[in-house]
Amino acid sequence: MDTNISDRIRLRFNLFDADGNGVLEEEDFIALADRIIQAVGAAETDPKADALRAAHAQYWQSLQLTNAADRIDLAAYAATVSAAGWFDRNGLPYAQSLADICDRDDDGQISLTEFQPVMEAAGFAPDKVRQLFASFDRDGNGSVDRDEWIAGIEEFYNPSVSDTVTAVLVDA
Ligand SMILES: [Ca+2]
Ligand SMILES: [Ca+2]
Ligand SMILES: [Ca+2]
Repeated sequence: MDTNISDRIRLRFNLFDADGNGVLEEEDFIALADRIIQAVGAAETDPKADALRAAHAQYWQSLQLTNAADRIDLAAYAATVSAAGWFDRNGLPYAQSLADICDRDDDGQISLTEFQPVMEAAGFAPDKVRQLFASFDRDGNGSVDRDEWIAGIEEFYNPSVSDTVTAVLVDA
């Protein structure tokens, strides 16, 4: 495994380890979804909040079922999410639900104002969020559309390409 791959997997692992205890548990995924829902001020009954909770639950269940364990360490996480087809089944619904809850005004575009609270709630350092936004905005029009968002997340999970998230987060 080259350094870049292990960097990006460790980054994601640490982002999901909401309580920072070094293993992923169901509580981490519940806490993360709740943090994002609170950050955008979505109502409990908002369908976007339900979809976000469901996608986080699905992400967690894929880890739990694959490993038959209630605590997932970095090695188990890396093996599960690197398996063929994992992203399309579990990562894509997660990315879509995040894009949807980000787009508060339903115009199909994610502005920096919409992006910032969600990414900070997801665990990204405030000073990195602006850089991430710029790197997701591939056509440079000042907003991130749904396709740009999903392309950015998909790259973050695709070990065969160098991705913008890791490039921004891992200091050169
Ligand atoms: Ca944890
Ligand atoms: Ca919007
Ligand atoms: Ca754009």
